[in-house]
Amino acid sequence: MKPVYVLNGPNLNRLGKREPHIYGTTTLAEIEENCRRVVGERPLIFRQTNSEETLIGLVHEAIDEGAGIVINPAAFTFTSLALLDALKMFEGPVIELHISNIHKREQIYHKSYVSMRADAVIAGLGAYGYEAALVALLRLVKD
Ligand code: CA2
Repeated sequence: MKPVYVLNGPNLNRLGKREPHIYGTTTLAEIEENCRRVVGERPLIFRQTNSEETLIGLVHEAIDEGAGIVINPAAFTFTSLALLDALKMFEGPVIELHISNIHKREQIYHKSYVSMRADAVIAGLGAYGYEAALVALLRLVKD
């Protein structure tokens, strides 16, 4: 069984420590635990990076080895054509995930490049969004 990837962009390693009114109090380690519970036997690669280069490298790894991707690209959502190009090379399902409802926020958070490739977008469900995204991804993956 191929692994599914949950990829997290910049600053998400600080979850649970700042701006709880926007991002909640759940830490990324707790989110990872919840994700592992959801996938059961399916291997899960769960990663966070503050580097665009590393994030793209992880998408490349998923292109070679992964069955599906859940990605919270954080600020790279709104800036990175390189990330969009990498995701376009991935043949399986891609779900874009945001903890907050980006459309309820300032204008700069409204235009996602990643949405141009994502098969589905989940935003505003808080930390639970990761679990919801993985449940949906597991229904979409083929191998
Ligand atoms: O809501 C999300 O998941 C976001 O992808 C988070 C990004 C933001 O740029 C997007 O608009 C929406 C920012 C993550 C900042 O990370 C923090 C972590 C802990 C405390 C404060 C910020």
